[in-house]
Amino acid sequence: MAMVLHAGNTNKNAFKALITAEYTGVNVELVKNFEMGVTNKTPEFLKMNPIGKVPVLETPDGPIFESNAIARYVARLKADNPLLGSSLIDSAHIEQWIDFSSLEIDTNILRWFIPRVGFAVYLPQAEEAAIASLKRALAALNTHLASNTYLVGHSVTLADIIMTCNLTLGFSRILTKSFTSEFPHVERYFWTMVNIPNFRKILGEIKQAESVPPVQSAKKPTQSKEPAKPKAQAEPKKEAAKETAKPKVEDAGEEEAPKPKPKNPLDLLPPSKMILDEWKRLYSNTKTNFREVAIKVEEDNQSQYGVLSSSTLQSGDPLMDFCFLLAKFVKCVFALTLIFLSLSSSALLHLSFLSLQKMSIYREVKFSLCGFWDMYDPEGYSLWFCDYKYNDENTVSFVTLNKVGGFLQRMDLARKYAFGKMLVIGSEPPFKVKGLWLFRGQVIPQFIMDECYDMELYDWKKVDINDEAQKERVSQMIEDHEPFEGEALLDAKCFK
Ligand SMILES: N[C@@H](CCC(=O)N[C@@H](CS)C(=O)NCC(=O)O)C(=O)O
Repeated sequence: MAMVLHAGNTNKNAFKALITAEYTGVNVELVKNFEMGVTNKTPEFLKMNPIGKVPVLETPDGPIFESNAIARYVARLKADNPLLGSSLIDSAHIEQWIDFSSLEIDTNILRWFIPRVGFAVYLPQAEEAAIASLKRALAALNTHLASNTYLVGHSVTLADIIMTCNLTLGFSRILTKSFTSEFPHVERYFWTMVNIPNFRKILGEIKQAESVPPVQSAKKPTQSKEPAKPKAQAEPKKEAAKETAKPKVEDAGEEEAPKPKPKNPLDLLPPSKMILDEWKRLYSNTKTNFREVAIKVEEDNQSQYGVLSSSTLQSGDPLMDFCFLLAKFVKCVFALTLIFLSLSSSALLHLSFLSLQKMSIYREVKFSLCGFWDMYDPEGYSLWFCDYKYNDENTVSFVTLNKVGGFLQRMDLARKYAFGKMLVIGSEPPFKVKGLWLFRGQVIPQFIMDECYDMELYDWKKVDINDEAQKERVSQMIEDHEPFEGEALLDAKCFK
């Protein structure tokens, strides 16, 4: 039978127990219709937790309050639960990071956040002290994570669950990218953790705060509240108001009048002959024979993309060249036949419709002749190899795959301007992550560098397409060539 957890469904302290339950295989359910400030002030609730705070877990042996204690209880329901470590020293380190997470990270995030959103008095010096303490703690955490995937050992423990839940509140409400970028290993750790299925199931999709909430209490200092006093019956309405006010607090973040969105500088570049969507469509429609269908050697300069270098007009293999010409001939005959048919059967059709139809057939035929190297416009686009800097951390296959998956999700903002392939290489750990990216323009777009923290986790090298070996590597990455650089592929992901 499920144990009931009393808390609202966005409470990060309740998530600690829910994620632990996923790992432990026990059934914990959030209570239905919980109303913050009402449900937790009733006499029945106060019997479970005399200060009326959530979460509280109802167990067959009685209630438990304090979220870390609840999570420990859930973990201990399974004998030898790996979440709790397998040696005395590991258990001690798990406890160490749980306390660190609660006292150094969570406390300081809350000391910064709570006054800003009007639930406590805002004092600039107190805020400064909280931020300084938080930075000190995050710097220590960052150093630890520079050489550790998890807080303790080589798999998720209760310390990771509690740390991630605490960071979740920070990342989603107040720790903006410009703040967290000082701590790249913490960033990598956080985004990796929240994308692990047992976490993601409970936390959902996390979006990083775009701005620090503006100070609410500055507007109406009298509104600031003392930390909750146990005036159980008198408080409910105010508490309920606090809960419902939360989204408004976020809205209040946009204090200035909305400005028109500035144009992306990439839209101001001279037009390119390469139509990224056409390449993406060709890639998506190619199911087999990538090399022949979607990549190809460059053809001839009749290509509508017209960016050919004469040195590679032929494959060098007489048989290939003959096949190539034959295929072209067949396609041309096919095109002419279609045009002829459409002409002869269209006596009754309007002339403009006819010419449109001819154009589209022509385009289709031309399009089918083109592969990546025909389409590629080295003036309008650039190609980049990337190499993950911390491959020795890639010791667990699904964590590595999640890491790459998370990167591609965060690249969403670049969809109009980029195409990418990410290969996870090796048949056993540590896995290597290498990629190929096509970006609009000659440099990696600045907005991608600014917005997607993963970019810093890779070494980037511009592809020199005059170097045949590099060009071949590009082709191999597009087609998921296996073996790749002598190794098997664990996975290949595409961003399109
Ligand atoms: N240390 C406690 C903190 C609990 C806590 O502060 N709960 C907040 C919601 S996250 C609460 O119930 N506030 C209501 C109140 O202060 O009356 C834990 O980890 O469980």
